[in-house]
Amino acid sequence: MRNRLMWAGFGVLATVVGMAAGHLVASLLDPASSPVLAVGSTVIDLTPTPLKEWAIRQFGSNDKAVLTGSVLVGTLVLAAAAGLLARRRLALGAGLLLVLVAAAAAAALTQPATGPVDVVPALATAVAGVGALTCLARAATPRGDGAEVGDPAGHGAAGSPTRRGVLVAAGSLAAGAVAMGAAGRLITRARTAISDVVLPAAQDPAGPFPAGLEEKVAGISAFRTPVDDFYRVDTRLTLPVVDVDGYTLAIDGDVDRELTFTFDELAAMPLIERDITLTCVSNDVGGPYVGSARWLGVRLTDLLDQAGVGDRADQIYCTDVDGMTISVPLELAADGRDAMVAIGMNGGPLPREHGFPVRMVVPGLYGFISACKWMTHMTLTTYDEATAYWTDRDWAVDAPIKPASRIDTPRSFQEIDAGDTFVGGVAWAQHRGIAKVEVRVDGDAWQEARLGPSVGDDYWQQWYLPWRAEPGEHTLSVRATTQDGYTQTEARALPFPDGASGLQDIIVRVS
Ligand SMILES: Nc1nc2c(c(=O)[nH]1)N[C@H]1C(S)=C(S)[C@@H](COP(=O)(O)O)O[C@H]1N2
Ligand SMILES: [Mo]
Repeated sequence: MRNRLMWAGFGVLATVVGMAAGHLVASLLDPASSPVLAVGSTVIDLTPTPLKEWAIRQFGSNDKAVLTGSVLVGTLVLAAAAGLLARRRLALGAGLLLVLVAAAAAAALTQPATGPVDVVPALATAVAGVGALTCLARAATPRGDGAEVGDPAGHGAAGSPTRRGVLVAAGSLAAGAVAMGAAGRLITRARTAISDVVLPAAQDPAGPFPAGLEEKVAGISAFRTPVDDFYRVDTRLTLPVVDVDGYTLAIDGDVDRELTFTFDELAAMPLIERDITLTCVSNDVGGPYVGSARWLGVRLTDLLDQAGVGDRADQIYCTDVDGMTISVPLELAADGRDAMVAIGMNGGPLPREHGFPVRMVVPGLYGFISACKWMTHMTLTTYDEATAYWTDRDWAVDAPIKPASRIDTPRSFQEIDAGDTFVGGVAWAQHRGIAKVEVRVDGDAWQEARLGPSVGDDYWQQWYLPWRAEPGEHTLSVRATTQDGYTQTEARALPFPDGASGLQDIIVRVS
C-alpha cells in the first residue's frame, strides 16, 4: 500500500515538475500557452452556454479560479494513475503522461491566434515530466532489477540506499518545481507591468466629478468604481500582453479607405472624456457585474468618418489581439451617443484587465456587444457575413442595457440593529437616465428614495432612503424609473440571451 502511494506520488510530482517547466517556458513566450491555462481556456470555449451561466452564478468572479482548480485536480488524479502504471512498467506511466501533455498541446493549438511556438511549453512539460518520472523510478528501483520496478512486498532488497535515493530525487525535483514556478511568476509579472504611458488631456473633458454618497451612506457603492474593484468579465484566463509600441488598430471591411492607427496616432487625435457605467449581460438582478468609470478616448464616429463607412455594413466586427470577436450594432453605436475607442480609464491608461492599450466603450449597450478589450480591428461588415463569439453561442445581437437598481446596504440576510438607518444602492439606465428610485418595505407602498449627484444619463445614480428599522424580519425591494417613463418590470428574466430583468428583494433581520 505504502509502495503504491509512493508511486502515485511519483506521478504527481513528475507532473508538477513538468507543469512548472511548461509554465516557466510559457512565461518567456506567451503566458496563455501555459498548459494548464490552455486546457482551461479550451474547457471554457467548449462549455455549453447554460452551464457557463450556471458557473458564473454559482461561483461569481471566482469562476476562473474554480475552473483552473478543477482542471488541476483532474490532471493530478490522472498523474497519480500514471505513477501507478509506472510502478509496473515505466514506459506505461510515461506514456500516460505524454497523452496528458498531448491533450494540453492540442488545447494550446486550438486557442485563437496561436502558432507552432505555442507547443514549446508543452514540449518542455513532456521532457521535464517524463524525465522526472524516470529519475524517480530509477531511484526507487533496486539495482539489477530493471524490468519489474518497485517492490510490492515492501521488503527492501536495496534497503535504505534506495529510500535515501528516493528522498534525494524527490526533494530536488520538488525544489526544482518550486523554483521554476516562482521564476515563471516573476517573469510574467515583470512582462505585464505597464510601462509609463502618458496620455494627453482631453480636448472635450468631462466636468468636475462630484463627491458621492459614500461618505454619508456606509456600504453604498462608490460613485466612481476604483480600477481595482472594477468587475472583469472575459474569456481569458491570462491577460494578453500587448506591447504598446508595436500596437495598431485597423479599420477595414466595407469602408472607402482602410486605415491603420498606432497608439500614438490615436492619442494624438481629439480626445473626449466621459463618465460611463459599464454592465455585463450576465449580471443577475442585484449582481456585481457593473462598474462606473471616467473614460478617455477617440469618438467612434470620428474614426468611422475618416474611413468612410459603406452602405452595406450593419455591424462593427471587433477583433482583439487573440482573435476573439465582438459584434457591435453599427446603427446604435453611431447614433450620436458618446461611443468611443478608449485609451484611458479613471485618469490613467487602461489597466491590462480592462483592455490595455485600446478598447471600445459604448454607453447603453451590454459589454458583450460593445466593449471589446485589447482591440486590434474594427471591420465594417454585416451580421450575415460574420458572426462573433457570443453570437455563435446564441446570445442576442441587439442588447441595450436593461434599466436596473441594486440595494448595496443593508446586505441580504444581514442582521442589523433597530433604529434609524439607511437603505442605499445604485441604479442605472444608461443612455436613458434615471428619473426616480423607489423602495418598498414588506410589500407596503413604494417610497421615493433620494438621489445622489448626477454626471449624466450614461452613468449610474446613487440613491438612499432613510429608514427606521423596527425589530423583526423585513423584506426590502427596489425599482427604478427612467427619464423616458419606463419603470423596471417585476417580470423575472435570466441573463441569457439579452439580460436579466426583475426586481431585487432582500431580507434583513433587525434586532
Ligand atoms: N477581447 C474581449 N473583450 C471583451 C470581452 C472578452 O471576453 N474579450 N468580454 C466582454 C464582456 S462580456 C464585458 S461585460 C466587458 C467587461 O469589461 P471589463 O472586464 O473591463 O469590466 O468586456 C467585454 N469585452
Ligand atoms: Mo459581459
